[in-house]
Amino acid sequence: MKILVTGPTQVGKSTFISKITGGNCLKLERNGVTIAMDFGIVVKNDVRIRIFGTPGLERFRLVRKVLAQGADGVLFMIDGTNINETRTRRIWQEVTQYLSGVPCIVAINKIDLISRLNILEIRKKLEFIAGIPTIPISALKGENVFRVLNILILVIISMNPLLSRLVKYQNVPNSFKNIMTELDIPLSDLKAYLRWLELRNLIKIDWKNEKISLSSLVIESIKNPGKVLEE
Ligand SMILES: Nc1nc2c(ncn2[C@@H]2O[C@H](COP(=O)(O)OP(=O)(O)OP(=O)(O)O)[C@@H](O)[C@H]2O)c(=O)[nH]1
Ligand SMILES: [Mg+2]
Repeated sequence: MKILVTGPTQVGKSTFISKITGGNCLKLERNGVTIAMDFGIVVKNDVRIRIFGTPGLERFRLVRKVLAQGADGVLFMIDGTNINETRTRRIWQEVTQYLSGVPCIVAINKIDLISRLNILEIRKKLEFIAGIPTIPISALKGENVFRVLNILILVIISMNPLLSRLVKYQNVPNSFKNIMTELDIPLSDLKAYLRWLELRNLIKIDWKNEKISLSSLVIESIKNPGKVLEE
């Protein structure tokens, strides 16, 4: 699974990726400013989550476009202590352009510096984030960093139209025909969807016996979301 962490410059994207990977990440930066990307892997249950951080400076638009490709979810980060409406809006427009329809959540960072967070005020300034889950975090102190990732994972899995419908076919041999009938799609489409989920580690497939096994992360997300939210 691929997650994109994006947002304007100096909001804390690189700090977040460093924190969530325990420092075990790649950072391509100059003088504290990302000039190419951040990259790290987090393993949640049995799923590898590849996290890509973008540069935030406006001139790296093309880099952000390339990094966005194939993202399954977006963590859009803003700095709760210093909101630049114009810059935030520009990066947001890129997200809606390159990743239209991809699940997204907003992290308000640097809450360790804020005595009383006024989310309503922030929402008023950034009216385009209306309706999107918004989580206060401190990337520096690690506060809510796993929670925000877990929420995004839950949103990604629950928004997938196929996953919840596959639960009842878990480990059932020769199940493709029944799934095709239930979903009313041809075999070629079903195979393409299944391959797509397999490439993301979300399911394992025994292609010979037409048997699907969902990852424990998917099963928990569907049956016991509260557990997924635990660190
Ligand atoms: N107090 C506080 N400072 C933070 C927090 N997160 C990041 N910072 C600081 O904010 C500055 C920018 O952090 P980065 O992680 O480099 O920001 P970025 O979004 O990757 O910036 P670009 O690479 O320029 O896009 C650094 O000085 C961080 O130490 C936080 O949660 N609290
Ligand atoms: Mg950075």
